[in-house]
Amino acid sequence: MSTVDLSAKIPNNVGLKDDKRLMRALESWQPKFLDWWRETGPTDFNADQIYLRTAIGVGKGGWAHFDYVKMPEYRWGIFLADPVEHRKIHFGDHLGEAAWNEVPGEQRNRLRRLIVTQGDTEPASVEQQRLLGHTAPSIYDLRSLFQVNVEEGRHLWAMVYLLHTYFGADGREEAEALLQRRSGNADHPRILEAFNRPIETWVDFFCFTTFTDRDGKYQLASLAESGFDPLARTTQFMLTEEAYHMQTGENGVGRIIHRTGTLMKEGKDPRKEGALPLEIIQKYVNYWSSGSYDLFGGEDSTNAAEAFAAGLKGRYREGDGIYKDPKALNASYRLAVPEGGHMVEREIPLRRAMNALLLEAYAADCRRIVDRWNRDLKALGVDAQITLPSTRFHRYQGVYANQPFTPSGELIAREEWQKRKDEWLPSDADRKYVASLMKPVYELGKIANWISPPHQGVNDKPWDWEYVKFH
Ligand code: BYC
Ligand code: FE
Ligand code: FE
Repeated sequence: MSTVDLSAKIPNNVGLKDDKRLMRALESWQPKFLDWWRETGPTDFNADQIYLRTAIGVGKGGWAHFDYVKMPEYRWGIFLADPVEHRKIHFGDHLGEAAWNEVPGEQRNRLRRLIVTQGDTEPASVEQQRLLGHTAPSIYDLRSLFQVNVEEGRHLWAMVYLLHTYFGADGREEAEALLQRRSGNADHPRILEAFNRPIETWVDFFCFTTFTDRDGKYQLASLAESGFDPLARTTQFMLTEEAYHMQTGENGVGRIIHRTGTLMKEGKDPRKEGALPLEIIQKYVNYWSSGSYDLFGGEDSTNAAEAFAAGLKGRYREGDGIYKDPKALNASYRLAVPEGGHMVEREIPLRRAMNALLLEAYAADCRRIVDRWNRDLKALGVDAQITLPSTRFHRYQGVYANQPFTPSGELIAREEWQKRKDEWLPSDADRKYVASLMKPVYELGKIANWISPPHQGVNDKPWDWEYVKFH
């Protein structure tokens, strides 16, 4: 078991106090992180007391502590899951070799790039969400937003720890750059596209946490298989926090759907009641799920093949022994691709299809979430459903990029796509309507009219508890 040092300037279980150089480097990054938080983190709520969960260790059960804290005083710490003794690389070309505790020289650039890409998404999401505090539908939701934000901040710390510890001067430079890029900035954008899209409303936020944080789960899970042990242990612990982010999304969209379904059941028009028609919810689901499909990269990818071969990035749950061939050699993957206006089947080596496999696992997970929402609609007696769009729909990366597919995955003429896209994706009018509903509700026990209250609160408290004490 690792020793947790909670009294240090940077709480950690990595023995920082025994590595003075590293400690000094991280302690000099810390004020820059705080400047970044003040400049681009949540606006205006930094003096309020928020009831937040803070990671304090990695043991099962007791890993988190709840209390009121002002966000800039949050104790962002560095925690790695405990090491597994004699851990072996369990996939790719290095199958069976001892896992690495240092960066293998020939993998240095690739590994740094994966870590930087992962790290870049964390602050990006905080930047995207910075204005949402002004329009929260309830105090409960306001707290959830800030919980997600501070933990994404901790995820940035997790990647910066790796950069500082294992990548020398270039790692320190990358850690600085992580604080300099800005979501949506024309000159210094964030690396991946979904992290440059504005999150304007709470409908966007709940869809983002459902679909985009869930990409986080799958990417982190594949990195948790890594032969580079510090990366595996860091990402494994990040997954613990990730569950709450996805739950915030799934429950948030679910509560919007529940409210709409309840009104429909009463024979009311959701729009006339200041709620969200199912068609609009569907369009937001289409927009954020397809944007998140792009985060898996191309379906046919030599980068992915090389990361797998090198033992850096495994398949989902690779370590559970569910794949017959841990080297993924001598097997192929069938991919339907558009060519000259119709679909043709191609066969690619399995290793090149690693992104496609991860996307498949992700899409199956998303389908389970959508099914749950639909079960609720059915229980309410509403004869309508939400559907998850095909992984071909509205893509900008990979073999379906910039091709006119319907949400059900049918290739159509470009003119038809242009004509029909407002049926499938939020139009300006839809966005305006949704934005018009976003009014803050900060009275205890009250909630906005377009969303149902949650079934339960946080840490065994009721949902209408005082999760935020305004200064
Ligand atoms: N946007 O070989 P390809 C999270 C680039 S979310 C822009 O097809 P590859 C979180 C790619 O870099 C999880 N560019 O794909 C959620 C490459 O560039 P070069 C984040 C893109 O490389 C919510 C080229 O296109 N973690 O944690 O196998 C809140 C061809 O790429 C995009 C990770 O992503 C895109 N969407 O895979 C907070 C894990 N997609 O080489 C946090 C680390 C691809 O031609 N990253 N490109 O210059 C990776 O594993 C991989 O980099 C990717 C891409 C999966 C992103
Ligand atoms: Fe994260
Ligand atoms: Fe997250």
